[in-house]
This record gives sequence, structure tokens and C-alpha cells, in this order.
Amino acid sequence: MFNGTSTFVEGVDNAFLFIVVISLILLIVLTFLMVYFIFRYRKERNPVASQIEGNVTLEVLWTVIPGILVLMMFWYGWKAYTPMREVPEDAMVVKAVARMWAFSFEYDNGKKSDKLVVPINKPVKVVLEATDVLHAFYIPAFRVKQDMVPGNPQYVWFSASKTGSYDIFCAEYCGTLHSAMITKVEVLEETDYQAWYEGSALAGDEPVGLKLLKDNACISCHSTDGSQLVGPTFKGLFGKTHKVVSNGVEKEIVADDAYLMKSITDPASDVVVGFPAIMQPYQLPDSSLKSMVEFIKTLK
Ligand SMILES: [Cu+2]
Repeated sequence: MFNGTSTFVEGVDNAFLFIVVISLILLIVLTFLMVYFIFRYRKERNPVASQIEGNVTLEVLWTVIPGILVLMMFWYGWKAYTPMREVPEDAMVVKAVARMWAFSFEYDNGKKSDKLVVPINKPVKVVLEATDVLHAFYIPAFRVKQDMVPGNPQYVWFSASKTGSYDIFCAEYCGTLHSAMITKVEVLEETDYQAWYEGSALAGDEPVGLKLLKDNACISCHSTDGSQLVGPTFKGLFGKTHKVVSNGVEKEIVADDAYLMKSITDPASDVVVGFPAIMQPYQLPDSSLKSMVEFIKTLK
């Protein structure tokens, strides 16, 4: 019946369908009885209300039957949930980092990506870390969802059963651009995955600096085309004079190499006037910082 995109689909959908069907039956039967009784026992036909002492058979029935139904819901839910917490030994591990307002993924060879790329039919454990506020990692197609709490790493695992591209959402309101905190999980054939994993970059000839800005989710707050997001746009930023607040004092600063690098590693030190001081500091190698700044310079 189920054409699952992950091994959890059948269990979760069974539990969901069971609860929906029981709820529908109850809704229809109870609504019908309620309307029927209104007519059948109206005052016109029954001027004197009869006094009922109790009915043991009925009371037992309406306790035992719902009790069994609720236990069956629990059983379906339990059967779907327990496999989600038991990660297979051979699972590969990917780290997912959530920050306002993007996900980024880190592989054990140091590779970083703004998409989660995984091989088909392979258990993948995703270790979840939030750096700033509450987020939630949600892949609807795989029936996988987990809150991400700063300082309290969590995990999900899944095994994708179909190649393709599926949505990843943040499912916990996390601020202004929460609704834009969207990325994809790409499920590839094993050989394609290996090629991606070992390759230094995807086939495209993206500049290194741009790739770094994407992988570190910079561009979810800083546009490259001049449009206004949460932070200043990168376009035309380099070489211009900006008003900033440093230690509560307003001053003017020229956006040179040193200023841009400092703004990545210590963003709170000089905050451009008119923007909220919400950016988290990034720890990146000097070579990465240089590449990012070199790319920003090209955005005239
Ligand atoms: Cu979020």
C-alpha cells in the first residue's frame, strides 16, 4: 500500500491512518446519535423525564471499548516510534548545524554543504546542533522530525528508499526568516554519492568564496544582489564607508579586508547602524575567510 521514501513511512502512516479512521467513525456515529436523540426524546413526545439509575452493561462497554481503541493507537505509535530511536550500527554520520536562518551539513571528511546529500538504502544518522535558538529538523517525506536545542545535541536517523530531492524544513518558529529556513535532502545512487563525497565541489564552477558563503549559510541573511535581508547586502559592500556601532559608540569604518574578516569572526564588535546585532561568530580557517572576502570584493 505504501510507496515509502524512507523505512519509517509505513509505520508512521499506519498510526496516522488508524487514528484518523477511528476519529471519523466516532465523529459520524456520535453526531448521528446526538441528532437522532434530539428528535426521538424531545419534550413533546416525552413530557416527563425518566430517571435512570445506571446500566452496568453500558458503562462497562463504553469504558472497555475506548480503552482498547486507545491502547491500539498506542501500539501503532510505539511500533512506528521505537525504530526511530534505534540507530543501526553501520549508519554513516552527518552533522547538521542550525542557525538563524539556515541549515548546514558537515561530513566526516570535512566536507560542508548547504544541502543534505545521502546515498540510497543506507542508514544515515544526522547529529543535530542548534547554535543560537530553538529550531527543528523536519523531513516530511521521510516522516522524520526532531527539535534542535542549543547546548543539547539530538539526533535523527533514516534510510532513504528512493532517489530524489525532498524538502527539509525548520519546524520551530525561530525568528524573522523562519519561513525561509528551507533546504533539501538529495538522495543519490551509491556511486553518484561517492563521487559527490570525494569531489571538492559539485560539477559547477562556483567560485570557492561563494560556495563557502552558501555552505556557512551567510547568504540566508546577506544577499549578493543588493536586496535587503536581515543583514547588510554583500553587493557593493567592499571599499565603502559604513556607519557602525562599536561598544555603544557610533563611528565610521571603511569595509576593507580586515573589517570584513573581523565581521565574520567577531560580528558583535562593529555592527552596521540600522541592523540588529544578532549574528553569531564563525570560526573558520584564515584561508576560508580570505576566499569569502575575495568573492565579496567581486560583488560591485
Ligand atoms: Cu529555525
